[in-house]
Amino acid sequence: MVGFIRPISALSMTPATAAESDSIDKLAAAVSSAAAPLKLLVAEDNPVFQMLLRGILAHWGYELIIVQDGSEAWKILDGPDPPRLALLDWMMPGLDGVEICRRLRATPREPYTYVVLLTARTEPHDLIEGMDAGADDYLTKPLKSHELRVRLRAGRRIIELQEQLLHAREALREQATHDGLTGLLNRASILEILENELARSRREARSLALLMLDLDHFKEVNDTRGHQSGDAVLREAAQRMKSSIRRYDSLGRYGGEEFLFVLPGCALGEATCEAERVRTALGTAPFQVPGGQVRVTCSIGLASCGPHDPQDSGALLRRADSALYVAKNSGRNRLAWDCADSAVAIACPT
Ligand code: GH3
Ligand code: MG
Ligand code: MG
Ligand code: MG
Repeated sequence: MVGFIRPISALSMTPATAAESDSIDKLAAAVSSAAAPLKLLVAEDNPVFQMLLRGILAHWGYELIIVQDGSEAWKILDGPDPPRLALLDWMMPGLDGVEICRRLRATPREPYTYVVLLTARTEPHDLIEGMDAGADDYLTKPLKSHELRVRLRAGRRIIELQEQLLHAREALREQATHDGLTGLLNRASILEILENELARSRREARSLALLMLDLDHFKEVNDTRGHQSGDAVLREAAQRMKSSIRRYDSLGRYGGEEFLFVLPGCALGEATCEAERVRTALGTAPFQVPGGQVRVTCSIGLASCGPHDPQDSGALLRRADSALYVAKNSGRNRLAWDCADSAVAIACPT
């Protein structure tokens, strides 16, 4: 275990007593030994303080960025991938520590930067000013090494907790917007995208196409191969469909074995090509399932709207659905489309 460095200088750092050091050592050891190095910004204009802080903080396992004035510190905190922990001197050339806090907190930021202010001021109203400006904690000079260590440790804990919260929120967002089996967007998300893209195509006077795809005789896969095989086919089908579309298209699971594709900027001709690409990607090669292979085809209903005939999502969905119905009734493994001004036509598989 790394012990405290004591005393560094009678001028600047006061040592901990033996008893203080012992208990603080125990508290702090877990962080400095087990956790990954954390980036720590130190802004301090006094070269002696700076040197002392450099020695002690590097020894505690922080990845240090040391600057001498507030403007430099702000540039780093306001730049890309800023440090999550900052030790800022209150009095510095350029911006002072309190002003940096104010700027940091003026707009919500993620991830959060935890700030400890260093100050020679001890008047309560000064300290209140610092905390009101958005500092998370403060230390008064001369610094005590053990106090510095535990305050930074508290900051590190907050940062780690926030990281866990951000991960949990991200996982919840993923769960709420994606389908658990295939990893595709779920029904609510793909319908929301359809609404947004329709609004955009109206605004920009562009075409939009919608594909509704249904796997053919999928119940047979479950009945003859079991539900696990059915699930494996759904997962693999999702991958194949995803790799057959353009980057700006969206694909989601609409229902059990039904999928929706939103193709912004696509007129009928391009949408037909894309639908055929998807149909071929599913139908050409067999799917690997536990204990063998299975062939699966799909039927697709296509509805599109041109730049000057905007549609609402309900109408477009109904048209894609009725085109799908026609594709099914015409023998499956095919594409049918329904344009606003013409009857449903059938594209037979080659
Ligand atoms: P059609 O060509 O007319 O579409 O025939 P089909 O058998 O595909 O259609 P049907 O609606 O009769 O059956 C769909 C099947 O999809 C029934 C259901 O058990 C299955 N299914 C839906 N969701 C899942 C799932 O998540 N996993 C598995 N394994 N099967 C699913
Ligand atoms: Mg100073
Ligand atoms: Mg179905
Ligand atoms: Mg089906």
